[in-house]
Amino acid sequence: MKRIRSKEIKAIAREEGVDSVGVASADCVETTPIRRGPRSVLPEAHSVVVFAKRMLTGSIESPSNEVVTSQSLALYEELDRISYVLGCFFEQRGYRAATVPSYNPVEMTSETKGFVGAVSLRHVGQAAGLGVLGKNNLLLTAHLGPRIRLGAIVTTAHLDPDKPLTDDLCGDCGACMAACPVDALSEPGRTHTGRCVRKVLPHGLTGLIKYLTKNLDQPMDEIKQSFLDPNFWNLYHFLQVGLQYGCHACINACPAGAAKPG
Ligand code: B12
Ligand code: SF4
Ligand code: SF4
Repeated sequence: MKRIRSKEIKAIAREEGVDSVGVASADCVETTPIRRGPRSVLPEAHSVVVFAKRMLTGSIESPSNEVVTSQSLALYEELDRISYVLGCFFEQRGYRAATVPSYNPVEMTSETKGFVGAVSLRHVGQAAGLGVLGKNNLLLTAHLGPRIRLGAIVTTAHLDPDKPLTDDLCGDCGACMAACPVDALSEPGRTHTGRCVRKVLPHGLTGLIKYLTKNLDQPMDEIKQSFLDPNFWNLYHFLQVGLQYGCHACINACPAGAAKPG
């Protein structure tokens, strides 16, 4: 089996259009019930390659929810595509590789409530030297701050790992905490997921349960009427679309990253 060098796989990732890429050992993050490391998707893995692609500032700051959502969906598809391309490179050279979903699916058990991904991309991203965790509990890179989405591929190949960064990009700032409309960042570095999810995914599972509970215990005429309510149409629409992101305030407020376009 031919040895693969980190710089070789990084060059391919860059050709595929990533803004930054790093490598960490598969042991970099342990698997716990609420935080998943690389071995949770490939137990015999040795390395994880983590990469980031920029969010478009004009899109995430757009007043159009449709634009905000479609940009997130497009980016997640692109990250999953790149993960697959890198995976093929490893498997064609005799190594195994497992793609990490950049967002969905997530594990829907009563223990995780869907809030835990197959591998925690922020934590492996930090281990791979891509950036540091900010007070908004997001990975900040020196170049783009938190305006990135992350993808990864886990592999049995032995790659030379990068060094984690130790810089403090937050200092005295607390702009994200002040900007959060539902006070989900009241403790630096920790997300109150229950609060955030209601804001970020208003037509997600919580919204659906609330709507059905409120409307389905009614006389038949009122149940019929409830299907003509635009709230129901939104729930239906987002069940089809699969994702909606109603809030980027803790990203938009962040001064970290030199590359915010004017
Ligand atoms: C589920 C999920 C959510 C959930 C839960 C959020 C969460 N904190 O995990 C919800 C829907 C709320 C959410 C919201 C958002 N998300 Co999200 N999400 C994910 C997903 C799919 C899984 C995350 C996961 O596994 N979480 C479980 C654990 C790891 O969460 P944790 O909060 O870090 O928990 C640890 C700490 O809080 C700590 N802890 C626990 N208790 C305490 C107590 C104290 C005092 C302290 C200090 C710490 C601490 O220990 C926990 C376990 O280690 C990832 C993709 C992925 N696979 O990683 C994207 C991801 C994290 N999301 C992302 C984004 C961008 C967002 C949003 C901005 C929404 C949007 N507009 O896109 C918001 C930001 C919210 C925020 N500021 O934290 C990006 C982040 C990119 C970046 N720059 O870092 C990711 C990586 C997706 C991607 N592919 O890029 N998300
Ligand atoms: S995404 Fe919005 S609701 Fe969630 S933590 Fe960030 S600012 Fe708060
Ligand atoms: S807004 Fe300020 S405190 Fe929050 S993550 Fe960005 S630099 Fe850190």
